[in-house]
Amino acid sequence: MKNNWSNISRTVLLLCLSLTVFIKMAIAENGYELWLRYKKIDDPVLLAKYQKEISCIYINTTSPTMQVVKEELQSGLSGLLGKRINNTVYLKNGCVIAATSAQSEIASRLVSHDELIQAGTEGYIIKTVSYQGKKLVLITGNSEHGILYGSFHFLRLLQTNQSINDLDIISAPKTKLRMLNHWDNLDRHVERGYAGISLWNWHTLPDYIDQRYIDYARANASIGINGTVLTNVNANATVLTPEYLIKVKALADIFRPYGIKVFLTARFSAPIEIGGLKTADLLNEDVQSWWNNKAKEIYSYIPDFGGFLVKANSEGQPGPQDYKRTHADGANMLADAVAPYKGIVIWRAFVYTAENPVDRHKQAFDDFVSLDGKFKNNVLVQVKNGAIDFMPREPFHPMFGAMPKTPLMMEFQVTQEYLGQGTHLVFLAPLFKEVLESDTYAKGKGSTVAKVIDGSLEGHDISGIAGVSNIGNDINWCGHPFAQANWFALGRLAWDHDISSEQIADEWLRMTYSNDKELVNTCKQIMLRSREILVDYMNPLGLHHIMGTGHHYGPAPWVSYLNRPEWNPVYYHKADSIGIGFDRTATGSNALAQYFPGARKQWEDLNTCDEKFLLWFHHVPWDHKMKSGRTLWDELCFRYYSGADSVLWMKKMWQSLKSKIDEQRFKEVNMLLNIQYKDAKWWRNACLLYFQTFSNKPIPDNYDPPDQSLDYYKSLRFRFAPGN
Ligand code: BDP
Repeated sequence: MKNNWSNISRTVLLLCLSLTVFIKMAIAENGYELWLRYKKIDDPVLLAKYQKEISCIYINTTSPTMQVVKEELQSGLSGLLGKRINNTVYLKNGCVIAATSAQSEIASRLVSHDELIQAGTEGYIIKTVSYQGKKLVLITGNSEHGILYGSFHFLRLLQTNQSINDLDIISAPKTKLRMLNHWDNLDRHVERGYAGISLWNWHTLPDYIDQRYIDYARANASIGINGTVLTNVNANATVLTPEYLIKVKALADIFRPYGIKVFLTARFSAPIEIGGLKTADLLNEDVQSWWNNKAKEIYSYIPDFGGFLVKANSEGQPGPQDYKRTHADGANMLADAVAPYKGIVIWRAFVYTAENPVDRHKQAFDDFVSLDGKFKNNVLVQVKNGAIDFMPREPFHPMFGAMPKTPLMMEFQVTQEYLGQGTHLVFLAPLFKEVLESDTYAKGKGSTVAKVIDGSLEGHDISGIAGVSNIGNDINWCGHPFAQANWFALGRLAWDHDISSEQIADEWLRMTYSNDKELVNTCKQIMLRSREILVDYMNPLGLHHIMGTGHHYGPAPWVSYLNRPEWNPVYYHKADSIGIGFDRTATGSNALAQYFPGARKQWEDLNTCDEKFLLWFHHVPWDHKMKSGRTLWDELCFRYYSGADSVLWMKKMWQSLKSKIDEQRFKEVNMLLNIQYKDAKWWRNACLLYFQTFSNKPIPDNYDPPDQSLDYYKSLRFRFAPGN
């Protein structure tokens, strides 16, 4: 009998165990659904309330975009409310009605002319309305794409557990072009990609349409992104051949209902490489007509093709300067080719040359500012957020505000080339916001970079924000589960740069994980502090460009052997026995002179310079007294150590959430935080040991000394690091 009982209890125990495993597996999430998970609302009171408020969808237009709106609302609301929400032909109480004012009498009656003006071409209105005694939610606007954005906003309200009782929302994007730049090669290698290979499977296109293309479009539309550059700025002309244009057309056809236009990178020497011409000089008539014909051909495949993005005369890429023409000449030639079709040219300002001995910080400004007013009106100049290259922290690029006649577009980097790549948890909204909120003083106080970018400072019609994508074919799209938040942040800020980082983190967490208070608050703290923490363990006090050569992973401040001076970290930190930092004041390169006086003032005096940028602008003696009372050397030690320690704090915070997160994502982030902590200590130890050879000062006793020698850190090699 006893044996029988123990057999039974063992069986029950086994059953229970397998059930637990099954449940855990069932709820394990791989991140594929991004922030569009549409899981049933788990607060029963709120769920009941929503279920009472929403009963159906009422959409009776069948255009491709409205079809997409219908499907998204149907699946989103059905998932969130835990019951099937159908489209109805009879208007009922609790219906969500989505239509433009031209498509629906109800919409045209219930929104004012004023509201429609505020919504503009891409914006939307979400309103609780009464019509024939029925309470309805109306999502409307001037365009179907506006309604698509409005529908995603409405779903977001439920996903983040907001009240939908008395809605009165009008929203319009602040910038017109909200884009992703993919640095994807045709062989599917992604330059600076840390999330697998390219999403674009050129080999199977145009016949095979991966579900991913559709989900990519949905995710972008949900955050208002309306343009995508499919190919790398280090361009391959082959994408402009008919063989590839059919494939590009297939993608453009998929993206169109979602309001996303396709752009390609144009290689300046394409007329030679695929056109059989002897030159790519724009003054040669055959060259201009080759581009004109090429544009005509592209538009025959893709009538709403967005235009070209061009990297020219930079890092070995061909360009107009090869023929002694200017960047404006080059941009205008392409602009003429796409102008008949309302296309645009986005010309990058990321240029510097090895032959130019001038501080790299100054070179783009020197090349471009004198060209202000010379670009055709369908050209935007795309400027990186800072003058060097997507560093963990840079002062804003001095070109912002300095070219009033030219629409300048912002280029952020979402992929974390210099910020821990695929393994560090770093939320980039605070970095993006810091730049956008910086004051250029171009037209006096309050001339923020955001106002330059959105066109409001000078009244430009076109404007834009682009982010270098962090998307690949990894199951969770971005590699690190938290890297998705940076894609999300780019879209949200491109739509409205006034949204706070906190709000973006809050929304993303609720949509991606859950509305659990403790989870949201804990993760929000981690996210909001993460960028500052990374700056501390990598590049404190304005240090920059001291990473490993080529792959850019990990520290290598000692590198000094590269052919081009400005590729060597020693060029940037200039450490010597006296001190450390790049003197960019009047006694040094005077890059500071490129800023307007109001901006310059905050940095030009060593004693009052914002310490975030101290070593960016000054060569500072090791004994310099910092605001904390410590010497510069001690402050450097303090920053590096507290940065690394803070990663430990991030780890602990994350671990406290174990019971609140599905196993798969919990484990993934946990393992990645372990790597991040290891890397943070590596950065700290390698940098301090190296700089110590100049400062000749001890690392204060209260810190654990580095556990390896400088030679050890110097000997590390990463030959197959990704993204290189
Ligand atoms: C640098 C990247 C390089 C890019 C270049 C660019 O290391 O891969 O080609 O920027 O933006 O940050 O053109």
